[in-house]
Amino acid sequence: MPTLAHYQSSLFAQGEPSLRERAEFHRIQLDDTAWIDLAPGWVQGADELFASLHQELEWRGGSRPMYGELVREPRLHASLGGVDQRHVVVRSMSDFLATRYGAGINAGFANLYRDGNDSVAWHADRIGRHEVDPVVAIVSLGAPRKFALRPMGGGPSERFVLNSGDLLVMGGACQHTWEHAVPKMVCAEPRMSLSFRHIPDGPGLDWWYEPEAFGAE
Ligand SMILES: O=C(O)CCC(=O)C(=O)O
Repeated sequence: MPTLAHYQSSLFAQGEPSLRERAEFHRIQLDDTAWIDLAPGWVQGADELFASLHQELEWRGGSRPMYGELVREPRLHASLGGVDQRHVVVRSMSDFLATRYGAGINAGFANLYRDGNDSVAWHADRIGRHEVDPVVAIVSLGAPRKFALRPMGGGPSERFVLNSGDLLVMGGACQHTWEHAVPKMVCAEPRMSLSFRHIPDGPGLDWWYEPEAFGAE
């Protein structure tokens, strides 16, 4: 497990975790049909939450189908099952997102990027690919990290730095016409993402993310 000793947290990210009621949501239209929403500093006390989840969750490695083969992922995953009982803020995230986006958001899991070597390559999410406009919401905790988006198959990319407590939501046709990635970095401290989605049959936060089944292509 990575050490947190060198991670410098920001002032905003300290304190009891809660959702900031006055957080501003900025809609960025990627094209006519795909968009992202950014809510910087949505989670107050994000570093406290990061430290707790980093310690409490059962992290494990996984593989996912990419480019026609099963690839070992350079990052760890964990289920959020039971987390909402210990951390009310996680339940608040999922409730808020379901209300705001009306997308029946009912499942979540966590990804851990231990250092700059951990990453996720260009992909679109398979989860919800049968839906017309699947919504994928990502809460970033811990060290800042770049999040990149590009049109499916290539083209100039849009890059955003996600800081601890920021929310990024992909919607519209994003999972059908755009790909996203968390690129490797020469040097990076640990960073976690909590990912919320709609899964048919509503498994809830106890749902275990099986990258082999739900990976990207
Ligand atoms: O960690 C992130 O910000 C991205 C997560 C992601 O792309 C995924 O799990 O599909």
